[in-house]
Amino acid sequence: MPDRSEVTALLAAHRDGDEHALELLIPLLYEDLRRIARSHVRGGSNRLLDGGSMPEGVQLLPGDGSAVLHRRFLPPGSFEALRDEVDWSQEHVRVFGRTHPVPRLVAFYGEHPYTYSGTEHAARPLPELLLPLRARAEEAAGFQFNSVLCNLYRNGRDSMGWHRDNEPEIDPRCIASLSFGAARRFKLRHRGDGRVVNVELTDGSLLLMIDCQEHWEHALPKTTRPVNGRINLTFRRVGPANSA
Ligand SMILES: O=C(O)CCC(=O)C(=O)O
Repeated sequence: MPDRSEVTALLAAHRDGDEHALELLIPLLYEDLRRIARSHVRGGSNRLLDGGSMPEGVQLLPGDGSAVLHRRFLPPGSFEALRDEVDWSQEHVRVFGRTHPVPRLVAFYGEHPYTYSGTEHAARPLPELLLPLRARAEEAAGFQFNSVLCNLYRNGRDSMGWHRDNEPEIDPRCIASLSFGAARRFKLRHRGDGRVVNVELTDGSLLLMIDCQEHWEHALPKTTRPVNGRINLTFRRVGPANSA
C-alpha cells in the first residue's frame, strides 16, 4: 500500500500547482496497482513472476538502461545509527581556481582506492553496520559490491549536482542506492533527448541503477521545503579490474 499521507501530500501539492507532484504520484499508485494485479493473477504469490523472493520493483526508465525502485525495501528507522557510525568528512572541490565545500558530508569504504570529484579516497574496510545492508543489496541485485559511497544531506540545502557514476574504475553494470531518513526528490535525465524522470526516494527504499550510466545522468537537487537529514549509501563494484 502506498503511504496514505504521502499520497495526500502529493495531491495537495498538485492542487497548489506543483508541476512535479503528479510525476511523483503516478509511479506510487502504479506500483500498488501492479502489486494487486500480480497477486490476483498468481493466487497471492508474485515469486514466480518476479523470478525470486524479492518483491518486484518499479522500472523508472523508458529505455537505455534500467533504474528499478523498491520502496519499503528495508524497515524505516536506521538513519540515526548510520549517522553515528559512519566516519563523515567535509570535502572540498576546486572550481575556477576557488575552493568550495561540497554541499553534503561524505565517506567512502571499499577494497580499492576510488577517485571521484578530483579526490582520491583510500581503501578501508566497511564498518560492521554496513555489512548486512550490503548483503541485502547484493541479494536484491544479484551482483556483488566491494565498496560504498556514503552521503549525508544535513538539510534541504545539501544536494548533489548532475553527474554520472562513470569513473573508469566503477563496474557500470549495477549500482545499488539505499536511502534513509527524510524523503528527497531524485532526478534522472537522458543525455540525448533531455527527458527527466523524477522520483521520491523514501526511508528504506532501494534504487538499482543497471546499465544506465552511459545514457542517463542523475542528481539530488536542493529543496526549499524544510527537511530533516537524509543518508544515501551507494554500493558499487570498484577496482582496477574494471578500468578500460
Ligand atoms: O543521494 C542520492 O540519492 C544520490 C547519490 C549519488 O548520486 C551518488 O552517490 O552518486
